[in-house]
Amino acid sequence: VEASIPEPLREAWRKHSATEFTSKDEFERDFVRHIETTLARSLYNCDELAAYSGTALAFRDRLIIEWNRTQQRQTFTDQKRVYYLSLEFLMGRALDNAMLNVGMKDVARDGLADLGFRIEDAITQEHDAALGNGGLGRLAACFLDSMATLNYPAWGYGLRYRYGIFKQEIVNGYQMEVPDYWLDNNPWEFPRHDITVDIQFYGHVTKYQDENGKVCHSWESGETVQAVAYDVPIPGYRTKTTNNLRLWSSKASSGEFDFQKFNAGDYESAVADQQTAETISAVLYPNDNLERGKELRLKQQYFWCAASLYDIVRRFKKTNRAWSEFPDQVAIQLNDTHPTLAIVELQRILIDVEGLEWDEAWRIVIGTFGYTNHTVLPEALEKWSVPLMQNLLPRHLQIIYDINLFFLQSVEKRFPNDRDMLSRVSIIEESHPKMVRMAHIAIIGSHKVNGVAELHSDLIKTTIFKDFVQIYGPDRFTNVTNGITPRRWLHQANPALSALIAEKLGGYEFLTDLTLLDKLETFVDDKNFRREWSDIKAKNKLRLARLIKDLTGYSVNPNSLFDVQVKRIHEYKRQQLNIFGVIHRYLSIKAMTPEQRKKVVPRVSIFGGKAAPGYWMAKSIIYLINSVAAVVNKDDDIGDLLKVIFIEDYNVSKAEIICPASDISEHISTAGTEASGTSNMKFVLNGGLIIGTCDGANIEITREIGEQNIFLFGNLAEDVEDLRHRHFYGGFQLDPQLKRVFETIKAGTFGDPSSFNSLISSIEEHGDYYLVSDDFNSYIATHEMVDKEFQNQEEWLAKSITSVARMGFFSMDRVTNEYADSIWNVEPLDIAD
Ligand code: 8GP
Repeated sequence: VEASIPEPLREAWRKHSATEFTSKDEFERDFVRHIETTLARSLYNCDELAAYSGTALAFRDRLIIEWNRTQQRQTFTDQKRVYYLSLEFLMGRALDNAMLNVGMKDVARDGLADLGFRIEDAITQEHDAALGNGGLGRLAACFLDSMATLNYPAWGYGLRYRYGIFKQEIVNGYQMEVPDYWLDNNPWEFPRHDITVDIQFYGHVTKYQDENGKVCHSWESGETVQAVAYDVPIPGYRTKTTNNLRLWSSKASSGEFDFQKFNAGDYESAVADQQTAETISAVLYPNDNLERGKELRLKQQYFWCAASLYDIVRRFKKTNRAWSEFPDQVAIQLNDTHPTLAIVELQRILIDVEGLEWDEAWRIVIGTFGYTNHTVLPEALEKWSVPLMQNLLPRHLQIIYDINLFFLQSVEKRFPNDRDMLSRVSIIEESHPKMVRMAHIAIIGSHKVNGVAELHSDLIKTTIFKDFVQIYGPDRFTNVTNGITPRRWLHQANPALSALIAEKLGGYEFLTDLTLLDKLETFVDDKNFRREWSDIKAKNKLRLARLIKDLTGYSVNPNSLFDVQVKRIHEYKRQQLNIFGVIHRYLSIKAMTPEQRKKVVPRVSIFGGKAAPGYWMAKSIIYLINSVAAVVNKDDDIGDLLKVIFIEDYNVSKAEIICPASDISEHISTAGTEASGTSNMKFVLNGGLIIGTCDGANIEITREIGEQNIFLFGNLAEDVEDLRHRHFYGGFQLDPQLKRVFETIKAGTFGDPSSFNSLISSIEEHGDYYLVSDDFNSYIATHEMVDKEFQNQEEWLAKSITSVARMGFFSMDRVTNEYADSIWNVEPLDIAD
């Protein structure tokens, strides 16, 4: 029964309905009220953290009022909604974003000043919401921003991890992991203790016949865990739409906190059950581009998929439509294969619970789902062992077998006698133990599969998913090149540049139509404009230099060329290539005469990024960077000519300081390995040039900005297989300059060389899988070009401005509209209308 207020009483209700603050005075009123009543503080003990909370709560009120309106309106209009299922949402801070999106930052700044606070100090009190690892999680966050901004009726569904990605501390050069308890003082979530779903695990399946003799299945007597909804409001930029991100938290099912045990004095085991249940949403798995097949991870996946689907189905059922209309009302996007069980779960609900026939149910499922692939790295493709799945989700395994049976039958008909094809495309890998290939379920159960950049989408069609292209034809496969939200990554991160652009373009419309940036090109030759442009870069570099000083104690000269590589540490991303290049540079400078040194462009090589805790090689790369830094930065003979910096605990809020401050940034993955990359876009949008390989979105960035504005190097994707093959059959020749670098490391220049053995031997002796040696020469030569071109500052500025002007394509809004048109088939709904 809906709890609705009867019509005659609604007048009183409406009279007192909450309203947003609209002036500085009202902001101050709301701020003080929250400090005094919500936080139980006063003007005698309001510190900066309280000022942050008070501000956040005042803005949260606004968002919730708009959230309520949005939800009512969307429900009332009853049109198709999008559900974005992602195990990761790398949101970063929310307050600054909320202030800019609702357009009240100046009001808050003035109000806070009246009350004795600086807005910057309040903003930086906020803890990052770091419920993600890297690109995939940040993409999900950019999606939420764009979907709200473009007024799409859209929900995100994820897990409310108690611990997000670990905090990285560097101790004696090594990465240490510290838990990230981020929920203290988090005002952005609304617990919905009334919105709960009981989720089943384990148990067994019974077959029975219903009254009409139809064979049915029921999944019984497992363990149940309760999912509790926590809602996070997602404001769009300058729109009335405030969408919802629903995160599920696990707790012991209502019946499960065993009162009998408790009563009988068995407190320990009563509490243990509780803790087991809470473990499910306790922690984010800290791997990027790697899967490890742990049972708890599978539990997380099912828990989240089942809760989300229950919620989605419940919402659909309120509309009293026929099931066949489900795909007209619901689009579900799978962010990688992590939510693939949602496909199986929907099929289960439709056939076991709602009593639909298999074929009808399956048509609905396919019509509903879309799947985005984010990687071709084999070690990242998810597989679950059949025995594990049998034990945890017995009914789902049966359904997976049935999906596979019908699928293989249809393949067999089209490709008779091709047993190899059948075993290649089967959902079940015939290994020991047998494995369930999640990507295969995702492809078979979706109407669209997309990659995230052109090269990547081509690669999935010609390599890992080649057979499926033959089976389904090319139409099921498509490309949607990634993008970034210009609100956070330009306006919020680089307010000065955003303001300068707005001044030239006559307003901030470019923030919602990024293609308008192209008008900037008319100012490329304007001397004053160039000065202002370069002053802003200089200030941003100063801001980063201060952060570096705070974090590392090193002073860097802000007039140096800032060379940045920040992203997860991974062999395929090749931070090792970068640091070997730095060592090469160090050796070259050391060998120079004083005269020669005068011509050297001073450089700061800046690194940042986390290694997965169990990824030994990535951890050695961090250790090498820090070891090189320790030697180079103390070498007075070198001085400012070279500095090496490792910024610890790289995260979204640090990225907001780092991206606007680069002269050059590095996107140097082995060709064919980086699906897209998105920080490449962030750096260019902030006026930095990039050095990169022909990989991922670098290729499209080049197409957009022009090849004269980017430093490309290295082997092409089409040659990689051949090179790898040759390495293994006697054709490996270590690059002579890299050899010199290795000799220096082995001589102990950067400390005990044994720490770097495996790093070096992976190249020298074990086939150099990532082609570090093959690309070294071209990498070094390209950096020399960078130095040369940096000396011509006017040319450099022209490149910087031209590049920014041509970045319109990489707006997340373009991306979101492409998904909406070609995958979801949803229309925006403007709440203001
Ligand atoms: C990342 C890709 O590595 C990156 O190139 C891309 O820009 C980003 O996704 C967004 O599309 N992929 C992953 O983070 C990834 O595949 N992680 C999951 C396998 C765990």
